[in-house]
Amino acid sequence: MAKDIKEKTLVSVKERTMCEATQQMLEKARRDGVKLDLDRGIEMKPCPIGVESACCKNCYMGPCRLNPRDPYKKVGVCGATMDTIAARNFGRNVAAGSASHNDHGRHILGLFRGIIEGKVKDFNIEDTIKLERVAKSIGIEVEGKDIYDVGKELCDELEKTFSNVEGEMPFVKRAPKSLQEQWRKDGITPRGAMVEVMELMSRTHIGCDQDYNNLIKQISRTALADGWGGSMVATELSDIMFGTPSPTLADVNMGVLKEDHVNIIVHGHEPAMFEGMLAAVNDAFFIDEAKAKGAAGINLVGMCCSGAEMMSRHGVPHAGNFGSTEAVVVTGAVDAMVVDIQCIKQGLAEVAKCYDTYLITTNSRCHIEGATHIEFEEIDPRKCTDQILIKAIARFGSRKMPIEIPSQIQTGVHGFTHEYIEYMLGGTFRGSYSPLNDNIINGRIRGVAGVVGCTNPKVKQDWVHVELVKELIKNDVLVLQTGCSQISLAKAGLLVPEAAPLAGPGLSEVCETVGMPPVLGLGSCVDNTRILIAASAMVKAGGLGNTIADLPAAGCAPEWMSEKALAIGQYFVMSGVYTIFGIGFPSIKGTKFHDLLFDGLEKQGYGKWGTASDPIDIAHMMIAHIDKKRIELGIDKVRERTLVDMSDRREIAS
Ligand code: NFS
Repeated sequence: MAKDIKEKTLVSVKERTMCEATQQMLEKARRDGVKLDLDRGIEMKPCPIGVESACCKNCYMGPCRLNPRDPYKKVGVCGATMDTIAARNFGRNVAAGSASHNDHGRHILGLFRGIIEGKVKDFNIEDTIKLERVAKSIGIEVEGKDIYDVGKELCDELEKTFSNVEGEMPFVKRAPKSLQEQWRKDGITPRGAMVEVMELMSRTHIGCDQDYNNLIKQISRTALADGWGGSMVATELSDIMFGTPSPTLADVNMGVLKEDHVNIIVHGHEPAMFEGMLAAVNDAFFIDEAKAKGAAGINLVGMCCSGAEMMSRHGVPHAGNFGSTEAVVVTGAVDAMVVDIQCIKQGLAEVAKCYDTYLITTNSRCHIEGATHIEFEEIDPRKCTDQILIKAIARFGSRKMPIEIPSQIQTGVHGFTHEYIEYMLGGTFRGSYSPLNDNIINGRIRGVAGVVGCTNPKVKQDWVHVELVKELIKNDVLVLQTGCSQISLAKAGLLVPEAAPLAGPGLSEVCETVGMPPVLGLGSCVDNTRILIAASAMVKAGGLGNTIADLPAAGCAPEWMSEKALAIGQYFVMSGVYTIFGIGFPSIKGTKFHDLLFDGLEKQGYGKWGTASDPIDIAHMMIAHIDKKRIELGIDKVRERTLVDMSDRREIAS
């Protein structure tokens, strides 16, 4: 066991996380002499130069360290300025983030092609209506055609998302027309993800693109290749293959583990393996095997993003977000922790060893030293899933570790989509975004916020997410959520219609009328593309301007940590959204590159970046932006009346 925990360096578990279950497990880990990420995060003192992106490692003349306190005092050995270095570093982060989502999307497309071509037999097309709808959205004729023929055409068209070297990505067509034109005019319309990532890596090489104004163009194009490319392909095809979510009740937090069951956690990002596990755990043979070992059954639960997808589509329970993935193993109750790709901490291997849990990697692109690797193949999913079940059941039968499962469990409504928002507000026959726009125009809803992204052990887990969202809804801002942030709010009990009274009078009235929570969970991080489509639909519905930048809307990733988050942030900014990152941002205030991101892009007609760490400050930065947009749209007056006079509001409603 890891033993070097120094008592005096530890801070109270309450300072490390607001999640009581995670607090309990962190205490236990400390007692057991096991160090978790939550303690490693506080011990690590980040490099003060690196944290502000003031160093360059792109060649071996350095690494060159500039002075973050006096950024123009020095240049790198090659002469690179602070702005070039920060832009190149940011660009390489965005390239990695975009590559991750596109790699995910490309594999989802491969599975879809396998189904369409009849090579993959264990997965199906679940949502043919969505298949037709997506095909039509990019100009594929569907009338009178066999669904598999439409699917084949869709495959061929979407392949261009990754392989195009010229032209435009197919889903660019789904953006508001004026935004498409703006991208074309500025030369940032994404062609294909592979060429965009390749060109960005090339341009950030020593001695290539050394003007941050030019670099930002390729950075933006690569980010847009994520949001309107690979991530959107992943979401849309996953819905088509596994079913488009609709609101469903699901349990969240570590209390979903069951002492008397074989507990299997699936943690990662691609839903295929998880779907395969779901099919396998319902096999009577394995249920009998588990019972023969004394278990009451097999309990399959999720974590992180594929967990969020399975919760949204099938109501599979969710044990927690990124900040709890090591802590959950401390329960001793996890018989197998099964992972695929992305956001899987290497530290899990050590923690799993300490608690005699099987850590099983399943993807050729993600092995972990010390873990058991059982490769998942879509063409024969049971070969992998059955071996996992055999191991997990055997571990249950010979459990050695004491079990301590926190009792926390919160039931909430998950599984909203842009399609469901349209239906929910407009009804089956007149489904549209007009009722949402009307409620924004009449001021009941002040604006819309996307609160998304990771948890980061630099700060108290979940806290900024929860306090920020509470402040937003209190001020009548409807909140859309994805990723680990959605799990933070689910644990805090806000993803239920009963949370409506926490909202301001206008938003709570809408929530009560429709029966919806003030916080809508849309799924995983790739499902941020549902927000892009919803925003485009709001523009199309009319009354709120001509492009996404006109909407009274803002976004935030309060506890971001991954390169994927930076790619997401940049594609939201270049789609027109004011996007705030908590914790900090890798650039130096007052430098030209920083000013471009935080101000210049907005002057060019896009969104802009912001940063702050206090949740109330972040909320009011977002609200101020929303109010600014309301003034520009000329709808601020209605809102003022709404605030001061309840009878006026009733009049508007009638
Ligand atoms: Ni998003 Fe999902 Fe969570 Fe952050 Fe990681 S799990 S893809 S990157 S940590 S929200």
